[in-house]
This record gives sequence, C-alpha cells and structure tokens, in this order.
Amino acid sequence: MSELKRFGVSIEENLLQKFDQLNEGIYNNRSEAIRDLIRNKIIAEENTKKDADVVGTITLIYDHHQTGLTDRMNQLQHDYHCLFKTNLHLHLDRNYCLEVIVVEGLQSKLRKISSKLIALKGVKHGKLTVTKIEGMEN
Ligand code: NI
Repeated sequence: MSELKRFGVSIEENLLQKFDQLNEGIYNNRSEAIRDLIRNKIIAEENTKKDADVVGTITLIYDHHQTGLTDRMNQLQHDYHCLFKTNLHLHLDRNYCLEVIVVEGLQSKLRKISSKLIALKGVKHGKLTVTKIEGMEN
C-alpha cells in the first residue's frame, strides 16, 4: 500500500451534505468514500483503453432555456451521426428536459462524445451507460 496523501477540496456545502448522506452507514469516513469514487473512475477509464464496440445510452437532463444549448447538442449528434441511433425526449417541467440517446460504437468514442455533451453549459446531469453481451456481433 502506498503512502497516504492529504489534499484540500473546495465543494458546495449542500453537495457535500448530500454526498455524506449517501455514504452514511456505508463508509466509515469521507476519505474512504472519495477513494472508492476515484477507483471507480480509474477502472472505467482502464476499461475504455481496452476498447470494444458496445451499445448504450446517454442520459441528459438540461435546461432548454440555456442559450444555444439545443443547437450545440444537435450539431454534436450530427457530427457523430454514425454513433447515434435514436433519441427519446421528455419535457420534465417548464424548464427541464430529459434526453435519452441510444448509442452504438467504440467505447472510447462514446465516452468522448458523451463527455462533450455532458460538459455543455446548461446540462445539469448526464451519464453514459454502456453494455456488451458475449457473442454480440459487431
Ligand atoms: Ni423538452
């Protein structure tokens, strides 16, 4: 086991409160919870390096009032049209939309494009989920 390092993190109070509530009764302390998050991220990245054709979904919640957001989302999907198979759109309320996009292609490409979508200003939450079954022909 390598030496433990300490580092400072700035985070909104309510976000930290929610994080602690989620981990209550699971982790002995906040450091363990953060270490697990980091490990999961590293494992996901390592799986990406192995790369394979996969299918999956990109789920986004966004504020459709954000200037230019829907145009940028649309343009990204046209730029990588081979990866995008179909979309489901739900108007959640007066401001927010849920978009579920079915994707298929190399995992590395899907991670890259989903990160671009999730990083767009006005996207409040986003997640890529991928799967692959044994024997699935590419
Ligand atoms: Ni909508």
